Amino acid sequence: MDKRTFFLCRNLNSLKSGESPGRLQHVDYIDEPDFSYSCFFENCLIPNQPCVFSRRFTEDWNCRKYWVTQDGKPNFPRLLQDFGNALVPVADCNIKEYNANPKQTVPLKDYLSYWEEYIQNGYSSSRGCLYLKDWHMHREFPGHTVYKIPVFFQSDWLNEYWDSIEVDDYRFVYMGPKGTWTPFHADVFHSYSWSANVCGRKRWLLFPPGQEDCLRNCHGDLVYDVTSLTLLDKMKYPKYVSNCQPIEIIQEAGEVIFVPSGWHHQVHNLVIMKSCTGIDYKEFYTFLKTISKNRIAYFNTRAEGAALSKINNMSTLQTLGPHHCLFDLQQISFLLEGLIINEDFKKQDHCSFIPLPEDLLKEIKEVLVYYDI
Ligand SMILES: O=C(O)CCC(=O)C(=O)O
Ligand SMILES: [Fe+2]
Repeated sequence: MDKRTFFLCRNLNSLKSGESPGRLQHVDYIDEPDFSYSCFFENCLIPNQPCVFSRRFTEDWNCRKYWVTQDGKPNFPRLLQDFGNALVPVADCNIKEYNANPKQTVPLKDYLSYWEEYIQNGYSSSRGCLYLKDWHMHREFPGHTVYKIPVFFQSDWLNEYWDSIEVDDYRFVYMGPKGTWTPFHADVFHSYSWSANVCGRKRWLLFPPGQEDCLRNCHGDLVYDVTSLTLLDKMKYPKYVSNCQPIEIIQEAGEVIFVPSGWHHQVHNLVIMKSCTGIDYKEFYTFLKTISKNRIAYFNTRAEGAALSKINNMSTLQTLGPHHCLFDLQQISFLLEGLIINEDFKKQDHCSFIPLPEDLLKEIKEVLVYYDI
């Protein structure tokens, strides 16, 4: 990796800051509970920049208490008990109809049994990949106070208007298994929106206003799936350029994302880490430690002029070169920063982590500072 690529890409796909070539993008992660509305207004709402609020902001929400089990899975019995007979809209993510998915209405209890079967069947079903979406739970069950609107989102002209004429609202609940997703779109009237993730993980792909024009086909229609290789077909997507890349945000359970006005987005539901990768927090930490220690050793041996080949993996690192190793170390430092403040990670017994995550982060940062990163 050369220096130019390094500086262009070092912040790509990271939650701390995102930089897509030719345009600087920054995603703030807000962890301090005393973060004020004025700060949000000045730094996110008016500049029209996305941000993510940590799970501290949703700590006291009833949905987190009642809808999620101790081991971080959806609490099916509770949902069944409270809403089993409710009729809910369900979309089939496997079928494309214009630029959306066909919907049906089913009782929630049927949807939950489909979901359980879908998991048992190795994440597949002859009924398709069904996603419960756009359910007006709040409107239909006003007695269930499952969340509190954060102060940042209390100014909400659309819902204020719809509430006054008692016709509609834009408050929705989404739920579905791994693999369910929402195709590329911007929100209604290009309004800004917010979305809290109660359980599991979500992957958001966001494009700043205007960038969606690269993602239109020769008829001017938006691409359905921004991850599709069809974009590379110059005949179909003449305006697509390879540096038209999204800002990617992985939203963990309890976190709230702010999607600013006119930002197009696509959303994928992932799965809780352990079942997704077969890796738990301790193993994930050990994995990051191994990768970072190899790169630190690479720099140390280079500095000492010692024979690189003596160290495991060194020829690969030599091929990738110092900028790639710095890139890797910087990405690991972002990951470690996120891991250290993650509430589930904090619950782990850190005494068994050698070195302590904070010390590993410090060591990595020393290398980055030494190379002026
Ligand atoms: O969570 C999803 O699948 C889509 C959410 C979305 O597009 C939104 O909240 O604006
Ligand atoms: Fe949306």
